[in-house]
Amino acid sequence: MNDHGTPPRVLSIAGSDSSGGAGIQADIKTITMLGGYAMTAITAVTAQNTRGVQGIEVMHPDLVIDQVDSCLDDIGADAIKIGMLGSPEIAMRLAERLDNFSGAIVFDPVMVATSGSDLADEATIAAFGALMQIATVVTPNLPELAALTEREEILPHEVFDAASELAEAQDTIVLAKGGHGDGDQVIDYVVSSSGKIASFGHARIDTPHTHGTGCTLSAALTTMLAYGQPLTHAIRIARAFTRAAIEQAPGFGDGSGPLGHQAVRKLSAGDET
Ligand code: PXL
Repeated sequence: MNDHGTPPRVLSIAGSDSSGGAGIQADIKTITMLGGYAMTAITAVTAQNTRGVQGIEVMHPDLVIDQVDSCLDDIGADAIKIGMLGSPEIAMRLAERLDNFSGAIVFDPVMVATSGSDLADEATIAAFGALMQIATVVTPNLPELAALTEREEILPHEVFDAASELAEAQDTIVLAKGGHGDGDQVIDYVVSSSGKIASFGHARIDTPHTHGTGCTLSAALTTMLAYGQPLTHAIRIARAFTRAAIEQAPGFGDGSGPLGHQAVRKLSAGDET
């Protein structure tokens, strides 16, 4: 609840994942389980399961903006999450529409699904800059951070430098997620244009079921920011929620399966590392 006794209002702008593991569906589950009020603006509809993406239809940019207007002009939002964009036109129109938004904006620069299928073409990635500039926090994984800083790959000792470079270039805060690295520790760095804010580490969970992990983390972070939590605390809770959901994965599907959002009932203080 916020000061008015109502749930924080969170708008997720993202793609639909028919299998319920990632995208809009992961966002609604996450926001709801954390006590937020979820609204959506769908950028693309994907036919998808744990094996891959079988089809994509991108929405017309007018309809994406109409969905945003419908939500913001009436109910309003305390924070906004942006995920899969679908086209450069959608990215540019959103950057323009959200330029004066007063709450936090979390931008997850989605490029590839966990199954390996592409979710953004080169032109769309080229338009990410406009959204990074209006974002409060950008949440790339290591391959995305490499692409956004024009590196072939990022070794563990290069993560901080790459994140700093991106934070400076776009004048934003970067949460660089270490989950795609190897090693038994997953380390995430939070970096602003003026330097390191924090780093978070935990033992890697050995599981193939990570479909929608990035969506879940960014939606949880957006919800905690919508509650008015300070950034590092919001990240701590978002990581704890995501880790608990990974631990509760139901094991559905033949491929990289979905998380168990529905089973995350309560985060204990011990989870918040
Ligand atoms: O996790 C990235 C992602 C974002 N958006 C949609 C997705 C996925 C991954 O599968 O399907 C719609």
